[in-house]
Amino acid sequence: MGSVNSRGDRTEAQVVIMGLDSAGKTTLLYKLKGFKVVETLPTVGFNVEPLEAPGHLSLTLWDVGGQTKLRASWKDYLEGTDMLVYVLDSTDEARLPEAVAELREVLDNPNMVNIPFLVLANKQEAPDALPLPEIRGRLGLEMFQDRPWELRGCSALTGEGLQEALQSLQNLLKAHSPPSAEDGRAGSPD
Ligand code: G3D
Repeated sequence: MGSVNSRGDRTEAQVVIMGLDSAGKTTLLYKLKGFKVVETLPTVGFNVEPLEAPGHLSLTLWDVGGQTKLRASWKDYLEGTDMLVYVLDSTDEARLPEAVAELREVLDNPNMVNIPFLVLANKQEAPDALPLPEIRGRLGLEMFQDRPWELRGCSALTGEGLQEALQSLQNLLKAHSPPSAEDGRAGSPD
């Protein structure tokens, strides 16, 4: 099981980015590189991107790839995950049910119990993008009461909504962060 590590005022977290092919994951990563990326390690099937985000957040983003043949390997990347970012193509109404089904499968994985998640409804700047309330309704995520999650609209192309998305990510990680050892000691009788 992963854990959110705090060093001083810095939070380090394993964040997996997933979504169907063409959802905009790679574009999102490139846009986030406007912040500071330490290193890029492209490999077959996935990219690993260490990312220094504003607000003293060190993230490792795993862009796992969304092509059908790669989806079977998603579960291999989930152990040790602190947070899932799931990217949706807001303009791809036809594949929304497929995207939602895949998301549910990921959330049902035993490694994902209680792991918070952020759904990014990407491509919101496009004229034919489904509006956020409609996407919220179609996701049916209200049933995931067992963990914190958020839905945010964004455009990886223009960068719109990405600051807010990072803020959500931070909030969700904080909610997931276990009490520190010091907190534990403070509460325990000696
Ligand atoms: P993926 O990594 O999830 O497979 P990509 O997706 O990042 O490769 O993006 C797939 C296509 O969607 C790309 O277009 C990319 O430019 C486009 N895209 C990504 N984000 C946005 C967005 O926010 N708005 C719009 N309008 N398009 C976006 P191409 O034409 O290169 O296939």
